[in-house]
Amino acid sequence: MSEPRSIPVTVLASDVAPTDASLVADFTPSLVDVGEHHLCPGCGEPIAIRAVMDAITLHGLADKCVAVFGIGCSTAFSNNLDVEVLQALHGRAPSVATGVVRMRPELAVFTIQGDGDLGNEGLQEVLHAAARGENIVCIMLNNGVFGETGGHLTVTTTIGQRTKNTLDGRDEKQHGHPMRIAELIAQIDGVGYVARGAVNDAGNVARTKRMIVDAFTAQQQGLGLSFVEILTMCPTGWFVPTDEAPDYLAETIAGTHSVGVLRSSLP
Ligand SMILES: Cc1ncc(C[n+]2csc(CCOP(=O)(O)OP(=O)(O)O)c2C)c(N)n1
Ligand code: SF4
Ligand SMILES: [Mg+2]
Repeated sequence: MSEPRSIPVTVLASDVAPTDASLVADFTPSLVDVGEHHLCPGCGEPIAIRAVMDAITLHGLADKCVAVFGIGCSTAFSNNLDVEVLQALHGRAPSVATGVVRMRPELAVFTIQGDGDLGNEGLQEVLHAAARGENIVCIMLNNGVFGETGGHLTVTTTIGQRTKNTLDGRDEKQHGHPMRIAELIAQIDGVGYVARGAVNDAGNVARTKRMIVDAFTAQQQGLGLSFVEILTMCPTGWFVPTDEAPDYLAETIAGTHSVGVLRSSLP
């Protein structure tokens, strides 16, 4: 029998626990009530929600914001956030947000929808809200699939992307072309700010958070509807291993849906 291996021990300079160390739980943003959720490992949506909450905290808007959630995997967070939340029917979040902001224009009203919810089931809602110049922030989490209902093709699915009902990849002749939602909204008079971010790496998360901050700045300045599309990983719906999803996003999804600021009326 071989001798048991000795396990290396880290020698601390002191027996007293360091005061500047943080546990993982300490990084949970203050506006997220619990750090746990039931979304799939490697899902990008919790990162995006966290970026939104960080932006609201940075703006000091926690006590004067109202979130309107659509229906999708991210709706799981509607019970976890320490801000006022309304639940809209599929695709209708911009219209519900319109009602709220027209009654309470002093509030920072924002929506969170998936690409299926916003782009397939209620595209006209956000387009008309944009054209009316409603002073709201609309966030779209774009993973190119109806994630919650099994990973089917949406209006943003890229050519060649595998989904539950395009197992050989999206084919433009059979399934049509993807729509670029941020570009669609950016050309509407009445919008204050439009950008597309991604959460596949730390740099993009930081840039996306800046975009959300700018969107709320535009909202606070009364510049009309602001829109931030966020590309999020859905390894389950994409049929890719969890650890490959960030690169898959960069190499495929972002090739069609380019990251960047598309329009800004900010001074
Ligand atoms: C009117 C209506 N149609 C369909 C559904 C079923 N449904 C619930 S979530 C969902 C998918 C949402 O996809 P998406 O908006 O892209 O969000 P994701 O789950 O990908 O984050 C669907 C089709 C529903 N709840 N209501
Ligand atoms: S199905 Fe996709 S979007 Fe939904 S929780 Fe899983 S990884 Fe996230
Ligand atoms: Mg989706």
